[in-house]
Amino acid sequence: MKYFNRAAETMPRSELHALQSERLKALVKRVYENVQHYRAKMDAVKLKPSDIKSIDDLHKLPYTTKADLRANYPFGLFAVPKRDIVRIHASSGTTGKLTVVGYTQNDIRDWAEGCARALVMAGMDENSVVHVSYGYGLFTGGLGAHYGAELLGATAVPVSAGNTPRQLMLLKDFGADCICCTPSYAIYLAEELAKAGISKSELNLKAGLFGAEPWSEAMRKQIEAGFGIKAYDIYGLSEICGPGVGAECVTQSGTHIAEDMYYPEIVDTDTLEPLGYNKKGEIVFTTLTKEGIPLIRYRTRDITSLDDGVCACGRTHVRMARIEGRSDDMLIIRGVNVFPSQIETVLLSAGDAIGPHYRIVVDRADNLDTIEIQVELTEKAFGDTVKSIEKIKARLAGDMQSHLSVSAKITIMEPNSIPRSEGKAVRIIDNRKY
Ligand code: DLL
Repeated sequence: MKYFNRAAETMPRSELHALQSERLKALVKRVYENVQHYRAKMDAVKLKPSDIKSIDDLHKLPYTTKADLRANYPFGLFAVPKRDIVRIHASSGTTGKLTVVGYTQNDIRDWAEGCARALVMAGMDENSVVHVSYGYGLFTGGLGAHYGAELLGATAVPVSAGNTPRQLMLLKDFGADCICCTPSYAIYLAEELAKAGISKSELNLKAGLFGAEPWSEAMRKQIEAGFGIKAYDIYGLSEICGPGVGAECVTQSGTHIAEDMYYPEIVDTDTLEPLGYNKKGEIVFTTLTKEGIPLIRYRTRDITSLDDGVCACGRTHVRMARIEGRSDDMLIIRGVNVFPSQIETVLLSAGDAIGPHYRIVVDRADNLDTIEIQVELTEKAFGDTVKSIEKIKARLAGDMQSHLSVSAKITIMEPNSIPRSEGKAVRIIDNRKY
């Protein structure tokens, strides 16, 4: 069995516990001394860094949420001086502002290692060519996979997202053994491959690392058949680092969480009590080694469970089940995180032609996610000319694109045509099947 970092990945759990304890103690001291937010939160519950004696004391520490990142926007949770930050990434916030993270040189190295471990789990080595179709930019997918491939000594092909015919041409011409993209895009690509009359035997692909959105065993089968490869799950979130927080090994039986760097807990979404192994709840991470923006007990909102059973691959790190859903209303559209509150913010700033009633319809056409925003005109605007309504529609479409980074279809509806609810408004209709 090959490992990227055998010592870390196969460390006996008692040693891992000791390492996590040491790292947690150092982390708590670091954030208490350098981040006002953590100091205030710990002071509020009369907790001193010296009260944290091992990883078993983690539950004493308060949770961190996306709201904390928003309240400290953009750099308030950074634990090092700005000159030590070498990279910024960001993901969608719940309103107009993004969730911002910063990396030191060591953070980039650790993050790359998580992705390099994932590539090795998928059978890659320094001879491999890794075709990266995740987006490059503030999104962590592209650069995460890219740095992982380079750290491994493989060849990274930074194709980024989009331009499907070019993707197919480069997959064929450069002979990539591994592709990294969202699972839904992989299914789309496989179909386009068939349509273009390219046989899968003309490609050199052996495996793919798919993540950034939920997917299923049925989708895995479709991707594996479409390309004639092994399809592996890779998990992560920008707040923790990006892709590579966890990844599947050859047994394809859950994602091994890189527990020497990211300590996972499963907690009850209502009571926030830790639940232990094999129980379903929200996964919470503490970044044990991160310097730029360390996070303590960060609530991901992802629902899953952890299995500490022995894995045939020899890795000792726990395995996380597929993400089953979220405990908030975040949607993932073509790998891009979208909060309904962001859509509402755009609609509210659209002027008085648009009423307060709207509906978000998410679907999948040709294996690609679609999002339609149905909005009602106000009575006042209803008599307006078709031309002026088209203008509102075009402006809304442009604003949605720039705020959400995905293109949404805007459907303008007559006043009172969206069904009213007697209780909580049903604003999101997700027709996708995984
Ligand atoms: O999606 C990082 C990433 C890039 C992971 C490429 C894997 C591959 P964010 O944009 O911050 O980061 O979105 C994080 O996406 O909380 C989950 O809800 C969802 N997610 C990520 N990976 C998976 C996965 C990247 N394998 C959010 N399965 C997370 C299900 C996933 N959901």
